[in-house]
Amino acid sequence: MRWFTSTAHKDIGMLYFIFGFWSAFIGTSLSTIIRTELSHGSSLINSGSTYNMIITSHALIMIFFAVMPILVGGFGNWLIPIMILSPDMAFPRMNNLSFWLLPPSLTLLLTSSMVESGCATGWTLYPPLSSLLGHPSPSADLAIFSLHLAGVSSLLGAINFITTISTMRPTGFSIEKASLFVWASYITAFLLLLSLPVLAGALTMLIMDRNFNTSFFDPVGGGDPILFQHLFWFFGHPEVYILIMPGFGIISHVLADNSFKKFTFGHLSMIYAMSSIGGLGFLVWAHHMFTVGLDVDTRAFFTSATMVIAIPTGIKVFSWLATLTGSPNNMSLSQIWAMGFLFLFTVGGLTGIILSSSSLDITLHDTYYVVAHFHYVLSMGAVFSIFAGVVHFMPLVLGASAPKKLGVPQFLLTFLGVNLTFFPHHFLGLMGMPRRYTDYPDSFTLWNSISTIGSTMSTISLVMFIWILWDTLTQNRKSLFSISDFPKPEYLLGMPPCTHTMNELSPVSL
Ligand code: HAS
Ligand code: CU
Repeated sequence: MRWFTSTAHKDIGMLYFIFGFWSAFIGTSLSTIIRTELSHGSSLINSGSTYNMIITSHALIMIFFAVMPILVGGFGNWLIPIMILSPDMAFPRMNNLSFWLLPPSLTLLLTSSMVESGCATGWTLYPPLSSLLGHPSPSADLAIFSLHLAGVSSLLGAINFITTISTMRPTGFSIEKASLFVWASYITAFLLLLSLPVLAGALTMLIMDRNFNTSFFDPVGGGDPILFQHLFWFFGHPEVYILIMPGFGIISHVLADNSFKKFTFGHLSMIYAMSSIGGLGFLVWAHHMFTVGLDVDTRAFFTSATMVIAIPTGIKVFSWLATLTGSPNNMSLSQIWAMGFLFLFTVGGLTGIILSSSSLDITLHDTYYVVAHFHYVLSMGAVFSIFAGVVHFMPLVLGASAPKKLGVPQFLLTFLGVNLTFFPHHFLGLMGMPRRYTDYPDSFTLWNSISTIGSTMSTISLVMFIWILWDTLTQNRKSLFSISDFPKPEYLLGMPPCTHTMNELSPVSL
C-alpha cells in the first residue's frame, strides 16, 4: 500500500522514474517497428493506417509518458524540495494524484490502439483526419481522453511546483539564489500552466465535434480546421520547451559539479535566458503552419520571432562552455553525457533556425528534415540530459554510482547509434522524403538502411542500460553517502553555500 498512498516526494519521484522508464521501453519498441518498416522500400506492415497508428503512439508515449514524467515528475519531485530546503512539496496529496492519473491515461492510449484500426492521426491530431470523417471509430476518442487525463495530471503538478518553489523556501532564501534546476522547473511549470488549458480546450472542441454535432473545425457548419492548428501549436511549441527546459537545468548542475565549480557560469543570465526562451516560446507557434496559407507579414513575424530564440539559447550554450573552461575535467560518466548533449542539441537547434525561415520551410515542412531536427533536440537533447541526470544523481537516489566500465561503452554505442539513425534524415528530407509514409523510391534506400542500423544500435544500448541499472543495484557498491563524497550538498543547492543536513540526502528505501 505504501507505494499507492505515499505522499512523500522521494517515493512519488521514484514512481515517476519507474513509470517513465517503463513507457520509454514501450516507445522504443514502437520505434523499432517504425525503423523495420522503413529499412527497405517494400512494406512489412502493409497498412499505412496501422503504420501511422504506430508513429502516433510512439510520439505520444515518448512525450507524455516518458520524457515529461522522468524530467518533470521524477527529477522535479526528487530534487526541488531538497534544493530549496523544504520538507516536501506544497501539496503532497495532490502530488500523489498527479502521478496516479498517469497509469489510467497510458492505459487509455494503449487501449485506443486496440480499438478497430487505432488512432492514426499523428500526435498533432489535426482534423479532419481526427474528426468523424477521418476516424469514425471510438479509438480517437480514447486517445483524446488519454491526453485530457495526462493534461490534468501535468496541470496539478505545475500548480504544485509553482506553489512549492514560491512559498516553501526558508526565510532569507531569495528565489534568484535558487539553483538552476529549480529555476528550470519553475519556468517549465509556468509553461505547463499557460499552455495545457489551450490544448484541453482544443481537445474538448474536437470531442464535441466528434460526438455532439458541433462544428468548431468543420467548414460545412461554419467552422475552420485551421483553428485547431492554431490552438494545438499554441500549446505545442511551449510543449517542446517543456520537454527540454528541465534538461537544461540538469546539464547546468552536471557541468558545474564536474568542473568543481560551485555555480554554472552566469547564474543570473541563465535565469533570464530560460525565462525569455519560455516567454518567446508563446509567440512563435505559427512556424509549424507556414504552409497553410498565412499572409506574408504573418510569416515574416513568426520567422523573426522564432529566430530571436537563438539568442537566449546561445547565451545558455556559451555559458555552459564557459563553465567548462579552465576546469580540471574529470570526464565522469555524467560529464560525457552532458558534453554529448552540448554538441548534439546545438546541431538540432541550428536546423531549427533553418526551419524557422518561412521560405525554406515551404519545401522542408513535413519532410524528414523536420524529423531530423526534432530528434536531435529530443533524442539527443532531452534524452541525453536524462542519462546525464540519471548517472549524476544516482548516488543520491539509489545510494550507488553507475559502473564507468559499462557506462562509457554504453554512451559510445548510443552516440554512434542516434547519429547514424538521425543524421541521414537530413539528407532524406532535403531529397524530399515525406514524414508519415511507409514507402519511398529506391533511391532513398541507402540512407534509410543506414538509419535502421543506427536505431538497432541505440536499441541495443538501451538494453545495455538495463544491464547497468541491474549491475548498480545488485553489486554491493561502496556507499557514497559520506560527507566528503558526491552529492556535495552545496552543489545540489547552488547558492547560497549550504547548511543542509546529510539526513535529507538519504536514499529512498527500495
Ligand atoms: Fe523545433 C519543429 C524551429 C527548438 C522540437 N521542433 C519541431 C518539432 C518538434 C520540435 C517536436 O521554425 C516537430 C513537431 C511536429 O510534429 O511537426 N525549434 C525551432 C527553433 C528552435 C527549436 C528555431 N524544437 C526545439 C526544441 C525542441 C523542438 C528545443 C524540443 C526539445 N522546430 C522549429 C520549426 C519547426 C520545428 C520551424 C517546424 C518545422 C515544420 O515544417 O514542421 C530553437 O529553440 C533552437 C535554438 C538553439 C540554437 C542552438 C544554440 C545556439 C547557439 C547560438 C548561435 C546560433 C545562431 C543561429 C546565432 C540555435 C550556439 C545561426 C544560424 C545558423 C543556421 C548558423
Ligand atoms: Cu515550434
